[in-house]
Amino acid sequence: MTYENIMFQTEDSIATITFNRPKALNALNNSLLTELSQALDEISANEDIKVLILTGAGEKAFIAGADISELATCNSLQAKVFSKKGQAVISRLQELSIPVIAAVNGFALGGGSEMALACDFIYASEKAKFGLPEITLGIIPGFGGTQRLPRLIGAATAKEMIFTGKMISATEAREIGMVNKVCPPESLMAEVLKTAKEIAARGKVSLRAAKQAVNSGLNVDIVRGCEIECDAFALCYASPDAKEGTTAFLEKRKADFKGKLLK
Ligand code: CO8
Repeated sequence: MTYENIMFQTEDSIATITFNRPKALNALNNSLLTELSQALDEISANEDIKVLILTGAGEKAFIAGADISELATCNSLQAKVFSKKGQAVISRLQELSIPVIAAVNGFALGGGSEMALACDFIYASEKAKFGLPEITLGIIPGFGGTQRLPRLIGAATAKEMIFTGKMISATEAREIGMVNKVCPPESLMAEVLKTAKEIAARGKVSLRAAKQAVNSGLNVDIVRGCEIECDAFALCYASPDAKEGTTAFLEKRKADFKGKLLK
C-alpha cells in the first residue's frame, strides 16, 4: 500500500508510522486518518510485527492537532462525524494487540496529544510541547482527550490543561505522568528503538495478555480487574512460550519465544 500523508516502514519486527505533512506540522486531516486506519489494518494482519512506533516528520511537530482548515468549515453534524472517525482510529491504537510507543519529537497539540495518549506510553524530545488548545478555538478536545487525559494524570490537572489550553514542556509532561522519558532530540528515536527492541524480544502472546489486562482492568473495579488478569494469565499458557520462558530460566539460557498459540 502506498501512502501520501504518512510513512510506514517495518524493520526487524518493529513498525514505524511517521505522520508526514510537515508543512502543516503534521495536522490530522481526513485523508491522514483514513491512511492511518489502513496502516493499522496492515499491522494487524502481519504476525511478524511486535511493536509499533508513532512519530512525526520534520523538526517541529509530532502532530499540531486536527487540521484547523477542515474544522473551520464543519457544521455540528460534520463535527460529530469527524470526531467519531478520529476517535475510532485513535482507539484502535489502544486496542492494537501489540505495544505502541509514541516518539513525540515536537508539538503534540490537540489531536496530537490525543493520539499520543492512546499509545501505551510516550517518550518525548526535550523540544516537545504538549497541550489541548481546543478551548482557544471555541471547541473542546474531540479525539478522546477529555477521557484519556484525566484517567492518566487525574481530573484536576487535566481540567487545568483543558480549560486554559496552555502548552506544557516535555519536562512538565514527565512530572505529571504523561510522558515516561524525556530525551535530547537527537537521541529520541535511538532511545525509543532501544525500548522497542527490548519489548520485541518478549513473547507476543504474553505482551498481548499484559496489554489487555492493564487496559481492560482500568475500566472496571479491582475485583473484576483481577479476574481479567487471571484470564489473561491463563491465556499465556495457551502458547508454548510460557513453557519455553520458564524452562529457559531453569536451564539458565535465553528464552526463544515463538509468539504463537498452541494448535
Ligand atoms: N491545522 C492546520 N494547519 C496547521 C495546524 C493545524 N492544527 N497547525 C499548524 N498549521 C500550519 C500553519 O497554518 C502554518 O501553515 P502556513 O505555513 O501555510 O501558514 C504551518 O502549519 C506552520 O505553522 P505556524 O506558522 O503557526 O508555526 P509556528 O511555529 O509559528 O507555531 C504552533 C506552531 C504553536 C504549533 C501553531 O502552528 C499552532 O498553534 N497550531 C495550532 C495548534 C492547535 O490549536 N491545535 C489544536 C487543533 S484542534 C484539534 O486538534 C481538535 C481535535 C479533535 C477534533 C474533533 C473533530 C471535530
